[in-house]
Amino acid sequence: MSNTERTFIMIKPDGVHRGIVGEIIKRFEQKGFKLVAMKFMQASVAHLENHYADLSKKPFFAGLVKYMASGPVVAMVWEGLNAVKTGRVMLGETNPADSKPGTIRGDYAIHVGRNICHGSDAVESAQKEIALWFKPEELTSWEPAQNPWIYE
Ligand code: DAT
Ligand code: MG
Repeated sequence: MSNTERTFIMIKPDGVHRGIVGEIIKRFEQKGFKLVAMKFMQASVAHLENHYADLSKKPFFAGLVKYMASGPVVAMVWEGLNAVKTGRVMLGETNPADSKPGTIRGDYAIHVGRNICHGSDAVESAQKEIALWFKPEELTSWEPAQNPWIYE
């Protein structure tokens, strides 16, 4: 277990469209995770096919990629103890119908094909996804030596 574990969290186009960006960021901030990187971007179909490569044989793959490319997303890296597992708990189940109230999908979504937020499912996939969405120099550090806190 590491205090610097990182997870890739992405607000999907429906989350952006519905104005829930601030709410989702707020939850990760207030939980205690540290924001390491964030960008608002339109992802290409090729990039999304790469991101979801493991699901390429699924019948919903084409629809999934089309939906993910339908508008901008907010790609983020959050850091902290158990960031991957806790991030998944905060998201809820893949199908919002199975997600408990209090989770992001449980509170804001009803359909598996429009579940508003992505979160890495394992430390290894998080590392792969972070490398896919961010250049190394886009990942910041909270180390005081590198980023002195402005009030200290
Ligand atoms: P998760 O996003 O919870 O990690 P996943 O990796 O299995 O779930 O699937 C990726 C996304 O694909 C998921 O967030 C929504 C979509 N999806 C999964 N199962 C689906 C289904 N049966 N019908 C439509 N979309 C689905
Ligand atoms: Mg997944």
